Amino acid sequence: MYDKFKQILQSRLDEKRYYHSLCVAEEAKRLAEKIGVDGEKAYLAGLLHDITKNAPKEEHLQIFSQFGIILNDIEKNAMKLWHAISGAAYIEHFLGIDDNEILDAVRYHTTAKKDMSPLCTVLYLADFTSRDRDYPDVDVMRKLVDISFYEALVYALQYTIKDLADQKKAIHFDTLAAFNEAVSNLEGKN
Ligand code: DGI
Ligand code: FE
Ligand code: FE
Repeated sequence: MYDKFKQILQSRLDEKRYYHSLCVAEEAKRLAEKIGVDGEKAYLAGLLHDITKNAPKEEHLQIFSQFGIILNDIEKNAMKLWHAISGAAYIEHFLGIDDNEILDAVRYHTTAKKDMSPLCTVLYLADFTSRDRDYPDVDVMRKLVDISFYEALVYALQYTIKDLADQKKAIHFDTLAAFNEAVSNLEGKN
Protein backbone atom coordinates (compact mmCIF):
# COMPACT_ATOMS: atom_id res chain seq x y z
CA MET A 1 0.00 0.00 0.00
CA TYR A 2 1.11 3.57 -0.70
CA ASP A 3 4.07 2.28 -2.76
CA LYS A 4 4.52 5.60 -4.56
CA PHE A 5 4.70 7.54 -1.28
CA LYS A 6 7.09 4.96 0.19
CA GLN A 7 9.41 5.38 -2.80
CA ILE A 8 9.41 9.16 -2.37
CA LEU A 9 10.07 8.79 1.37
CA GLN A 10 12.95 6.40 0.74
CA SER A 11 14.53 8.89 -1.64
CA ARG A 12 14.17 11.75 0.89
CA LEU A 13 14.98 10.09 4.21
CA ASP A 14 17.92 8.21 5.66
CA GLU A 15 17.36 4.56 6.50
CA LYS A 16 16.66 5.13 10.19
CA ARG A 17 14.12 7.88 9.51
CA TYR A 18 12.41 5.82 6.82
CA TYR A 19 12.10 2.92 9.27
CA HIS A 20 10.75 5.36 11.90
CA SER A 21 8.10 6.54 9.40
CA LEU A 22 6.94 2.95 8.76
CA CYS A 23 6.81 2.28 12.52
CA VAL A 24 4.84 5.48 13.27
CA ALA A 25 2.42 4.62 10.44
CA GLU A 26 1.75 1.18 11.96
CA GLU A 27 1.43 2.55 15.49
CA ALA A 28 -0.88 5.38 14.34
CA LYS A 29 -3.13 2.80 12.63
CA ARG A 30 -3.21 0.68 15.79
CA LEU A 31 -4.06 3.64 18.04
CA ALA A 32 -6.64 4.99 15.59
CA GLU A 33 -8.49 1.69 15.45
CA LYS A 34 -8.66 1.60 19.26
CA ILE A 35 -10.74 4.79 19.23
CA GLY A 36 -12.69 4.28 16.02
CA VAL A 37 -10.68 6.66 13.82
CA ASP A 38 -9.98 5.68 10.19
CA GLY A 39 -6.89 3.44 10.40
CA GLU A 40 -5.79 3.94 6.79
CA LYS A 41 -5.88 7.70 7.20
CA ALA A 42 -3.82 7.43 10.39
CA TYR A 43 -1.36 5.12 8.59
CA LEU A 44 -0.89 7.67 5.80
CA ALA A 45 -0.43 10.56 8.25
CA GLY A 46 2.16 8.48 10.13
CA LEU A 47 3.95 7.49 6.95
CA LEU A 48 4.30 11.08 5.75
CA HIS A 49 4.73 12.97 9.04
CA ASP A 50 8.54 13.37 8.90
CA ILE A 51 8.86 13.69 5.11
CA THR A 52 11.02 16.85 5.29
CA LYS A 53 12.96 15.78 8.41
CA ASN A 54 16.22 15.28 6.49
CA ALA A 55 15.74 18.29 4.19
CA PRO A 56 18.53 20.89 4.09
CA LYS A 57 17.85 24.30 5.62
CA GLU A 58 17.53 25.85 2.14
CA GLU A 59 14.68 23.52 1.19
CA HIS A 60 12.65 24.42 4.29
CA LEU A 61 13.22 28.11 3.57
CA GLN A 62 12.25 27.62 -0.08
CA ILE A 63 8.98 25.94 0.96
CA PHE A 64 8.20 28.70 3.50
CA SER A 65 8.75 31.41 0.90
CA GLN A 66 6.93 29.56 -1.91
CA PHE A 67 3.79 29.06 0.15
CA GLY A 68 3.84 32.33 2.11
CA ILE A 69 4.54 30.69 5.47
CA ILE A 70 5.71 33.18 8.12
CA LEU A 71 7.49 31.78 11.18
CA ASN A 72 7.14 33.33 14.62
CA ASP A 73 10.25 34.07 16.72
CA ILE A 74 10.25 30.75 18.56
CA GLU A 75 9.93 28.84 15.29
CA LYS A 76 12.65 30.92 13.63
CA ASN A 77 15.07 29.99 16.40
CA ALA A 78 14.20 26.28 16.63
CA MET A 79 15.02 24.45 13.41
CA LYS A 80 13.71 21.21 14.94
CA LEU A 81 10.21 22.67 14.55
CA TRP A 82 10.57 23.38 10.85
CA HIS A 83 9.92 19.90 9.46
CA ALA A 84 6.34 19.80 10.79
CA ILE A 85 5.56 23.12 9.08
CA SER A 86 7.35 22.40 5.80
CA GLY A 87 6.18 18.77 5.85
CA ALA A 88 2.50 19.71 5.90
CA ALA A 89 3.05 22.15 3.00
CA TYR A 90 5.09 19.56 1.09
CA ILE A 91 2.45 16.83 1.25
CA GLU A 92 -0.31 19.28 0.36
CA HIS A 93 1.36 20.99 -2.58
CA PHE A 94 3.76 18.34 -3.93
CA LEU A 95 1.96 15.09 -3.07
CA GLY A 96 -1.59 16.37 -3.51
CA ILE A 97 -2.84 15.36 -0.06
CA ASP A 98 -6.09 17.31 0.35
CA ASP A 99 -7.45 15.81 3.56
CA ASN A 100 -7.35 18.63 6.12
CA GLU A 101 -7.21 16.25 9.06
CA ILE A 102 -4.06 14.63 7.70
CA LEU A 103 -2.50 18.01 6.87
CA ASP A 104 -3.30 19.30 10.36
CA ALA A 105 -1.98 16.15 12.06
CA VAL A 106 1.36 16.45 10.24
CA ARG A 107 1.51 20.21 10.87
CA TYR A 108 1.15 19.79 14.63
CA HIS A 109 2.89 16.45 15.19
CA THR A 110 5.91 18.09 16.86
CA THR A 111 4.39 20.75 19.14
CA ALA A 112 0.83 19.44 19.49
CA LYS A 113 -1.76 22.20 20.00
CA LYS A 114 -5.00 23.02 21.78
CA ASP A 115 -8.14 21.40 20.31
CA MET A 116 -6.41 18.57 18.48
CA SER A 117 -8.60 16.30 16.38
CA PRO A 118 -8.58 12.58 17.32
CA LEU A 119 -6.29 11.93 14.30
CA CYS A 120 -3.92 14.69 15.40
CA THR A 121 -3.74 13.21 18.92
CA VAL A 122 -3.18 9.73 17.51
CA LEU A 123 -0.23 10.89 15.38
CA TYR A 124 1.28 12.93 18.22
CA LEU A 125 1.17 9.90 20.54
CA ALA A 126 2.25 7.36 17.89
CA ASP A 127 5.43 9.39 17.36
CA PHE A 128 6.26 8.67 21.04
CA THR A 129 5.25 5.01 21.20
CA SER A 130 6.28 3.57 17.80
CA ARG A 131 8.32 0.35 17.82
CA ASP A 132 11.60 2.04 16.88
CA ARG A 133 11.51 4.59 19.72
CA ASP A 134 14.05 4.36 22.50
CA TYR A 135 14.21 7.01 25.22
CA PRO A 136 14.27 6.71 29.02
CA ASP A 137 10.48 6.80 29.57
CA VAL A 138 9.35 4.89 26.48
CA ASP A 139 8.00 1.93 28.48
CA VAL A 140 5.90 4.25 30.65
CA MET A 141 4.53 5.99 27.55
CA ARG A 142 3.67 2.66 25.87
CA LYS A 143 1.80 1.46 28.98
CA LEU A 144 -0.06 4.75 29.36
CA VAL A 145 -1.16 4.93 25.74
CA ASP A 146 -2.90 1.58 26.11
CA ILE A 147 -4.70 2.74 29.25
CA SER A 148 -5.75 6.32 28.45
CA PHE A 149 -4.99 8.79 25.66
CA TYR A 150 -5.69 11.61 28.16
CA GLU A 151 -3.02 10.37 30.57
CA ALA A 152 -0.59 9.60 27.74
CA LEU A 153 -1.00 13.07 26.26
CA VAL A 154 -0.35 14.78 29.59
CA TYR A 155 2.70 12.58 30.17
CA ALA A 156 4.15 13.18 26.68
CA LEU A 157 3.70 16.95 26.91
CA GLN A 158 5.07 17.03 30.47
CA TYR A 159 8.09 15.01 29.35
CA THR A 160 8.72 17.32 26.37
CA ILE A 161 8.30 20.53 28.36
CA LYS A 162 10.60 19.31 31.17
CA ASP A 163 13.19 18.18 28.65
CA LEU A 164 13.14 21.49 26.76
CA ALA A 165 13.30 23.51 30.00
CA ASP A 166 16.27 21.43 31.20
CA GLN A 167 18.05 22.25 27.94
CA LYS A 168 17.10 25.96 28.29
CA LYS A 169 15.17 25.79 25.02
CA ALA A 170 12.09 27.87 24.24
CA ILE A 171 8.76 26.12 24.63
CA HIS A 172 6.34 26.78 21.79
CA PHE A 173 2.99 28.41 22.68
CA ASP A 174 1.16 25.51 21.01
CA THR A 175 2.96 23.03 23.27
CA LEU A 176 2.01 25.02 26.38
CA ALA A 177 -1.60 25.44 25.24
CA ALA A 178 -1.82 21.70 24.54
CA PHE A 179 -0.46 20.93 28.02
CA ASN A 180 -2.84 23.35 29.77
CA GLU A 181 -5.80 21.88 27.95
CA ALA A 182 -4.66 18.29 28.57
CA VAL A 183 -4.33 18.79 32.34
CA SER A 184 -7.70 20.48 32.54
CA ASN A 185 -9.28 17.51 30.69
CA LEU A 186 -7.65 15.23 33.23
CA GLU A 187 -9.07 17.26 36.14
CA GLY A 188 -12.47 16.99 34.51
CA LYS A 189 -12.11 13.20 34.44
CA ASN A 190 -10.82 12.71 37.98
O1 DGI B 1 10.71 14.27 14.23
P1 DGI B 1 10.81 13.31 15.40
O2 DGI B 1 12.20 13.18 15.92
O3 DGI B 1 10.19 11.99 15.12
O4 DGI B 1 9.95 13.94 16.61
P2 DGI B 1 9.29 15.39 16.72
O5 DGI B 1 8.72 15.83 15.43
O6 DGI B 1 8.36 15.31 17.89
O7 DGI B 1 10.50 16.36 17.05
C1 DGI B 1 11.08 16.32 18.32
C2 DGI B 1 11.99 17.51 18.48
O8 DGI B 1 11.23 18.72 18.45
C3 DGI B 1 12.73 17.46 19.79
O9 DGI B 1 14.12 17.72 19.51
C4 DGI B 1 12.18 18.60 20.60
C5 DGI B 1 11.61 19.52 19.54
N1 DGI B 1 10.45 20.24 20.08
C6 DGI B 1 9.20 19.77 20.33
N2 DGI B 1 8.41 20.69 20.89
C7 DGI B 1 9.18 21.82 20.98
C8 DGI B 1 10.47 21.54 20.46
N3 DGI B 1 11.47 22.44 20.42
C9 DGI B 1 11.22 23.66 20.90
N4 DGI B 1 12.20 24.56 20.89
N5 DGI B 1 10.01 24.02 21.44
C10 DGI B 1 8.95 23.15 21.49
O10 DGI B 1 7.88 23.50 22.01
FE1 FE C 1 8.82 14.88 13.52
FE1 FE D 1 8.56 11.37 13.92
